[in-house]
Amino acid sequence: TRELLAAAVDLGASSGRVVLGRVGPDRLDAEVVHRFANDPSRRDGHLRWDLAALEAGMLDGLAAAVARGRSAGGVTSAGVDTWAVDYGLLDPGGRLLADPVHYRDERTAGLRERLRPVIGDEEWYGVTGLQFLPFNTAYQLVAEEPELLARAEHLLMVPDLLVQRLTGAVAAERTNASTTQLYDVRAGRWSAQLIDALGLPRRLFPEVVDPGSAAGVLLPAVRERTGDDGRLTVHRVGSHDTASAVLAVPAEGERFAYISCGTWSLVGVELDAPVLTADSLAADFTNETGVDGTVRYLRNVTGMWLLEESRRQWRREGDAPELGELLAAAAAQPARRSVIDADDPSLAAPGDVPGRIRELCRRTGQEVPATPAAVVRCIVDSLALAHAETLADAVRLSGREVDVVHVVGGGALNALLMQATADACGLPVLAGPAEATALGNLLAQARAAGVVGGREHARELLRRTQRLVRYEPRDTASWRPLTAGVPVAG
Ligand code: LFR
Repeated sequence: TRELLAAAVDLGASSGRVVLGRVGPDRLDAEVVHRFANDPSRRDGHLRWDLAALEAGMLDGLAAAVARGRSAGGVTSAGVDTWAVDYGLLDPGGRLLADPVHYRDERTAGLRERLRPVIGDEEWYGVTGLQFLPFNTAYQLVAEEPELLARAEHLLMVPDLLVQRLTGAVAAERTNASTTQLYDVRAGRWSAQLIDALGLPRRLFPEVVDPGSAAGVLLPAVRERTGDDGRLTVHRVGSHDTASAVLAVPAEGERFAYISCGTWSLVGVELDAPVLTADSLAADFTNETGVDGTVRYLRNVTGMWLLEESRRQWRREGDAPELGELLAAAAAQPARRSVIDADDPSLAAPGDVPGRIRELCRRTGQEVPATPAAVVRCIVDSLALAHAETLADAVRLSGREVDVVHVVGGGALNALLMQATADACGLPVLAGPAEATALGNLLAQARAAGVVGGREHARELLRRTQRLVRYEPRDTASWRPLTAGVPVAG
């Protein structure tokens, strides 16, 4: 039987990893061979990603994967996934004109309102099916420096940029193109209508390609740096990390919801066709494109960002409780003392998230969480509630009935959050795999290699090989008054 040895480059908002995977008819092993920090910083007036640092981390990781894979027959494939929405601009020589701006930068503030007269909500949603996140690529491009746009030959999304660094290939991977708000979700191509309406140059938008297609072999300099002997081909995967994560949901049949729980919680269902109704627009649900042309019908909930940024703030203040300790202390706190709207816009930017959470509690007349443990309890309860409300919306708006909630991503390891989510949703939660983005990346490559068949086969392999933890709903009744609505801050 054939096996594939492949590398998955998987970048998240605060760290990146390269995973060496071995995939065969009966196995799916993944080993992290390299981890590196992703430290965005403020430069030239904006919060930016450091692409050179990410590229260096990727190359070190690929070198580690190639070295480790040598005795096992050699790494023959690699794929790249990252967060969505952000991009870099290339000059005609293929050089990056500026480091990509972070989606949490404030340059897009107020743009949704300003652009309404140019493209109405219904028109925009009717073409793209995309939720109106304040940082959508379309808004970022409108906020872009005109001089850079004039010099740019191509726009590449972050994972496509990294693939270009590896192979020289220039293309737009489909799942991530679908997050730009410039992609026609039904026609499956860039929307010239929207691109023209915003006055953006059409040349920026390269050919759209599918997960599973080959991008090319490594450039000579990359081959030298990684030790590859010419055998490795870079494949497109679901380069939007959430697309990779959804491919790695170990579900059986179609009566399931998923939560891809990392920096964000992406809560929704998998559909065959987009839902573009007025109700769906009003609920701000998105129709992102999945691997195999499926629709990832979901809404972004401000996920573990709240916990991650709170911990960064506590570290800045010189108090650095360890995550396990914090969660244990939070578990000992009374439940549902205070809950906030996890999606309150005041929580989106980096900074004093615990202080802003206290302020929201104060403004809604609830007990103000004084200690880190109480803040974490408030975050966990508020996220569980947001999960439940969003899930109920997904079911209502799509008509898809579900019996189980699959939670994938790092949040699946957070037992307190998983139990609270099961309780609030009133459904069993099946938690795992935690490394879903990397596994989905590997599975797309395995399918390209013919080692794994369709989506059902990939998911069956996941069920057989990954450890899942089941949480039964226990305390659903005490969540019911809350799901009727969190207190609204005045
Ligand atoms: C998750 C994610 C979300 C996207 C957000 C910003 O990592 O990719 O799907 O909305 O990050 O890109």
